[in-house]
Amino acid sequence: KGDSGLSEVNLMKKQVSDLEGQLRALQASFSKYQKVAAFPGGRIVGNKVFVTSGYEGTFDDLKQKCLQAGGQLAAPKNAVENTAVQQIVVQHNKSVFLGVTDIQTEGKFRYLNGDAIVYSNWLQGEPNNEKGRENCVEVYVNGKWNDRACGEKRLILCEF
Ligand code: GMH
Ligand code: CA
Repeated sequence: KGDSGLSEVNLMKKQVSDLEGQLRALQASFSKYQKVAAFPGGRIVGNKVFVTSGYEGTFDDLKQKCLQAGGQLAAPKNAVENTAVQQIVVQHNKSVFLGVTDIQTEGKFRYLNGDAIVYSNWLQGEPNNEKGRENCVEVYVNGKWNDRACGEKRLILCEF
């Protein structure tokens, strides 16, 4: 074998240091694009980016637009994410529809992938399924949730 083992180690050292350089460049680039994604009104929470285009529409309309953009309707899964959503609602002074419905089973709220919700922030007295017609969920400026008819128009908020 001779010193071929050593030169292999040296080759790998070179490859690792090349990768370290590429990783640093990627991290710098990623950090820049996170800022781009959050400007002017977006919010970054962990790996999630919440963004609105300012468009208003019905639930089906908003859902489709988020999917078309490669994201999905926002679905805050903890209080920190919900606060980020609330801040966007406050900024626009318009309620958003979440990616949460009880369309499948009345009273059982699920994400759009069918999973049961793990977090909620219902206003006291909600969800009340008023007139038996409320299967979607809006977020008020106080961050609280209300079930609302899916045919109403609300501000779009996607998560990526
Ligand atoms: C009813 C009442 C209100 C409540 C609305 C809301 C509609 O009109 O209970 O207090 O704000 O329903 O739940 O989605
Ligand atoms: Ca309601």
